Amino acid sequence: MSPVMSTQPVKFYQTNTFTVGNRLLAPEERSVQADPKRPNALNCGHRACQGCGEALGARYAIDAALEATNGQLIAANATGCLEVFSTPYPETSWQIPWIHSLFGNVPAVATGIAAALKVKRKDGVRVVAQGGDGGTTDIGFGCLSGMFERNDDVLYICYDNEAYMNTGVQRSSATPPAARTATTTAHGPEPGNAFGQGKNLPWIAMAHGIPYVATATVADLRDLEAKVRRAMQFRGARYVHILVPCPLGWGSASHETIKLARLAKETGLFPVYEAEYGEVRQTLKLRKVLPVEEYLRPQKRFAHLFSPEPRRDIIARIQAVADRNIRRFSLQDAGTGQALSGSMTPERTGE
Ligand SMILES: Cc1ncc(C[n+]2csc(CCOP(=O)(O)OP(=O)(O)O)c2C)c(N)n1
Ligand code: SF4
Repeated sequence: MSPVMSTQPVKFYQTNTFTVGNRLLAPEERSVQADPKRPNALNCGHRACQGCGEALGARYAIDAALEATNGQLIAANATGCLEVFSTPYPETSWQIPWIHSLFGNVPAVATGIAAALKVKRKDGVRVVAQGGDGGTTDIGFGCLSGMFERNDDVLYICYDNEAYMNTGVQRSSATPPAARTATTTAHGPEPGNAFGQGKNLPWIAMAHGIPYVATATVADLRDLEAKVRRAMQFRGARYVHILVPCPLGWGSASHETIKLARLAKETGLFPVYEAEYGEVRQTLKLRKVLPVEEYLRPQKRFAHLFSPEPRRDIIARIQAVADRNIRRFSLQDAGTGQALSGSMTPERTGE
């Protein structure tokens, strides 16, 4: 196994930038994207919206997986924005072997590819499956659980933009409470998505005891790369869950994608951690905890919490979700995540 790259953020004092600052690091610590010979797995010319977090996350994740496998990678893709914007037949932006599955069966298709490679003794070729949160937490959930349970040799990457974006922003099991979608409208005494529902997929993946589970955001791209690299060091089922803001569905400015991903982490609403064989090993600590209002306010999907009357009661309930994440994941402490216990319940959507 190659050395484990640190996932703690690096502060680039001289430049405060991601790429230039990489030159201050040892070569093995530099980001994949800092390398002029990076693979560019998801090439220019695709049709994602301006500021699409999913396009950014996929580019970084797959380039990191390609680097980790010396280019020996096959990707399967569920139906969803990533597939639609990257591959309007007969064109594609993918520079790797890539297959489009059905919406709900990408874990099974990837498992089949991995099985075929095993039969052919092509151990060096690795498989990635990828899909949105709808494909992952809802329609593909049974297939995915089977893939975890059998410990198939596949890295599954979920690009979580918290709704079914490709078909016009419908609620998924990853949509946060109070968020407005086409199917959770901002009307009535409890506007937006209900509290206390939904699925926390990283936790569910951990409960299967698979070798590696991690969460990441497009705000910490070096951390994201490190987690994909780490995932490729294991054999068996692995799961990486990336928060990818969607300007169209979230009603946010396209230039605020990175900022919103950072705020999701820094408010505690999206804990960033990694786990091995069901145990949390490392969490990204919060330098300064911010109130959830800073994250909610720039997004039109939460506009009904601020106008015409501020809904302090609902904001307080969302703050309680963040506070509990911070407490239970020890996001402010210096240690690792050992405060977690098996009795933990999902924190993103519950109360
Ligand atoms: C069985 C089936 N039902 C519905 C659809 C229509 N459909 C295509 S993509 C999509 C939404 C995808 O949402 P998600 O997985 O969250 O990915 P995103 O587009 O948000 O990245 C839906 C409902 C389909 N292709 N197949
Ligand atoms: S709708 Fe959202 S996820 Fe889809 S391409 Fe646009 S920004 Fe990306």
